[in-house]
Amino acid sequence: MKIFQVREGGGTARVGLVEDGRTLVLQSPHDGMATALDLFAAQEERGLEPARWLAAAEKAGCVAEADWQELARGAELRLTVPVTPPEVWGAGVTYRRSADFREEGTGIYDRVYSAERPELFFKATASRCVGPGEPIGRRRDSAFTAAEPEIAIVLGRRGAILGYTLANDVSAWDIERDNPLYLPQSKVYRGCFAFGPAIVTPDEIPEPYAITLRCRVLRGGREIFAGEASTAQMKRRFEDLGDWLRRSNEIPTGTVLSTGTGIIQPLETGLEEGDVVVLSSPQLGELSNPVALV
Ligand code: DO4
Ligand code: MG
Repeated sequence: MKIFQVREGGGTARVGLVEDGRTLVLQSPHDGMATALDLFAAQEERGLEPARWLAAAEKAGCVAEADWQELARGAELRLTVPVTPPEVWGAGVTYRRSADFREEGTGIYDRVYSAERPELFFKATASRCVGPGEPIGRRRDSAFTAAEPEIAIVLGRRGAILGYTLANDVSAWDIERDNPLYLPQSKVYRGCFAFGPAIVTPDEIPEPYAITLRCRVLRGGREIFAGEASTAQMKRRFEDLGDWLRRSNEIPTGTVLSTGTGIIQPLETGLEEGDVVVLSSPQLGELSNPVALV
């Protein structure tokens, strides 16, 4: 099953599901639930099965069939963040490439790559997140901001992985390089995190360490960068990252954890206003975002 959310104009988000090739969008709340977060919370707290809930909602006339391509085009209803996340965290240097690119020689990035304890950082609140088609930000005080194409997991409060999605941990690398103590400023700002288009439930991802992720950066319609990675190259396990995040630290259900980048966008292709970043994966779909100066 794939779980997504739509919005009409500036209205509130409501949940949609793709099941057995059908795309269904909730028209009115069913059993007191209207959003992806409502569904995840009920799944965690009272063992709700989203597929059964969907069947009951359809029987009650609360859902309507939709066309995924139409939603992606965003004519009337448009896709938005697939869950409104109570918290978003990031994991860093989980791929060799990320350690190599962040510094010359060996240093803190190499150390964290080989250490038992992963790098985990607070990444965003819901207000700083964007969904499909919405602008990601390049800070005005950054001369080199890069896309960080990643796989994100959605966690239950007890650590269960509720699903996988595409994510862009957009980062002002020049600010981080100037001094690693500036990490929060390089990572957290308006439009710093894009994710979606949908949360794919674990039963549809039988091999989480064989997820392919591609990134293209388009400028004036022309491709200026393309890169690819696979979760097979990831040093850490998704469950371990979730466990580390929950050490002495309660997380609410629906917390998103972005698990690090294995695709490195070089300096000469740093993001500019009007660029479009397209992430895609055979398992997780496509996430496309224009870049805005913020
Ligand atoms: O230490 C900096 C952040 C690392 C990161 O975001 C990544 O490797 O994806
Ligand atoms: Mg990252």
